[in-house]
Amino acid sequence: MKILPYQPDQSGLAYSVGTTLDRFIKLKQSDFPFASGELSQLLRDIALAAKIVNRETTRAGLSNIGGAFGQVNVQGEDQQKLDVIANIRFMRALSKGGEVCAIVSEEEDAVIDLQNTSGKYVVAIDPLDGSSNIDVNISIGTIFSIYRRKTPTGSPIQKEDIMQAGTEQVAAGYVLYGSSTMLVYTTGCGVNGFTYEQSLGEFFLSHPNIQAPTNGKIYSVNEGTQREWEDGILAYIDQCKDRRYSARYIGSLVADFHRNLLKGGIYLYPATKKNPTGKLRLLYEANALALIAEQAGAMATDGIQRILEIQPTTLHQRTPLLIGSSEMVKEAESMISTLIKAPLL
Ligand code: FDP
Repeated sequence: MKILPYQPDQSGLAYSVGTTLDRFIKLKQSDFPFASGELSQLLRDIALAAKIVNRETTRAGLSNIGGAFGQVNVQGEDQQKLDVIANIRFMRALSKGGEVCAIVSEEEDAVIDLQNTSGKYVVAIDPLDGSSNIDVNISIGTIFSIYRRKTPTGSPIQKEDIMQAGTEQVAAGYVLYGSSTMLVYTTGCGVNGFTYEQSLGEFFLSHPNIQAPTNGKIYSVNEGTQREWEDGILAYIDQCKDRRYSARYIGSLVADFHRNLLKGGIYLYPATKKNPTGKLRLLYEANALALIAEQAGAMATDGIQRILEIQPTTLHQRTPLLIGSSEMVKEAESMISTLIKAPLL
């Protein structure tokens, strides 16, 4: 019997398909501070749910899953059918794996206790971000944060397991359902992006070690709320215009953030009269993107302090958010702190 060592094909007849998310997670497992394989499995569970949500979103115009669900969530926002579907999909994926003990979701009033005695992780998730864009075929996303629970595994869930500052995240990421579907995540060792290959049903590494440009020429803000901004934000946006920067605002946080992360730019959702503490949620929107931003060399602040250092006190707490290229965020922050705060009109 003849035995030969494997020699990778050199003929160029078949090109390499690249590194799958699964393989990448496995290769990087030893980077995690607690390399037991559970966090790896949890990331795979999220990727599976993302594939299913991707399937649903791409069929949204064809099947009867577009439009309003007819109920209002805890935020007072009209739930879309896809919000509800995405929530169910992620809940199922996270509850079946056994790694998660509790979930905080934008679509759920309370913390969901999975009553899983072996679960070490808490997940905070916005299953479908930018849902007002679903029915018009514009990019939407999923945002997730993963924390290790503080109290012993198997004991009842406590407030301290849930109310953790963003600095405590062990991993965070987002899925962008856009012109292609991407999953971008960090475990605190840089940021990597994976593009979904529909025909193979796999995410492949497409954006290794993402580094955000330190400066940029794009600003993203809902200018319809301008009358309600504080002086510092007004001055900063005026300056962007003086410099002839481009305004780009999709109205889907994940999509706006992703573009600015790759191209250089700043996204702002400041406090307004309608949302005096900002609109975006700290636990399942701002924290995850802030960790990714910092890991890619960008910055995230509420205008006064680093997002990741805010101590949450309530589940659906909101925060102003300025996030993106470090030079731009620094400049905006310094204008906010030097200009006297005018009362919101
Ligand atoms: P949406 O309400 O459509 O879910 O998370 C909230 C969010 O979208 C972000 O994705 C988006 O950037 C922002 O709100 C848009 O808010 P405005 O419509 O007030 O600009």
